[in-house]
Amino acid sequence: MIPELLNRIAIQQGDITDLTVDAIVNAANTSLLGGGGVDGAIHRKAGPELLSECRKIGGCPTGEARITKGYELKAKYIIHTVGPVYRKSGNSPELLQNCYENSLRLAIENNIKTIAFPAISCGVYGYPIREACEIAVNTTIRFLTDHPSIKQVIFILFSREYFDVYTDYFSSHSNNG
Ligand code: AR6
Repeated sequence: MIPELLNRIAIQQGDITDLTVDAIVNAANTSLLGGGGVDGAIHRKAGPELLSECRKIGGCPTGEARITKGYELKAKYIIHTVGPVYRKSGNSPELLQNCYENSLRLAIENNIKTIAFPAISCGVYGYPIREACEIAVNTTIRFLTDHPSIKQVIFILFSREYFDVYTDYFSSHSNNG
């Protein structure tokens, strides 16, 4: 992989709600009205005004993305995307890919230069981490190649285990050109 691309992708372990970036991505559900996991953490930290804005949006289909303000977060925006509930056969990979693509597209439309993703669908929605990681990294690399305006994409993983999966995949991928 070309070094310029490598510099635009970072992998971190931690809590996405702590990040100072233009936008963080929320792994939401189709109602956009909050839930558990990273969605719950984002709503708690952003404060109640987030829920009011989400109510006005009126939901989001799986694979699509919607943007709101970040409110009490350090991030200026939240991009809410809805990952697929994992099924072994079916269109889960396409839908998960759409989540990354549509979130990045929305970022460009809103002049967002730095954006952080959690492991969409890898909690309650049951997506296997290694398969999801490949989709996240490959889709993002393809997108960044064509869109120079995004300066930094951070993949932030809550657990050490998931962080290691991303780090291993990313380093093997970048060594293979
Ligand atoms: N920062 C970064 N990653 C986090 C954080 C955090 N603060 N909290 C959890 N994770 P999940 P899903 C990780 O379940 O599978 C919600 O109820 C977590 O360890 O949040 O897409 C929604 O409302 C896991 O690796 O999202 C939906 O109903 C990853 O984030 C449903 O869950 C995603 O786990 C969406 O399920």
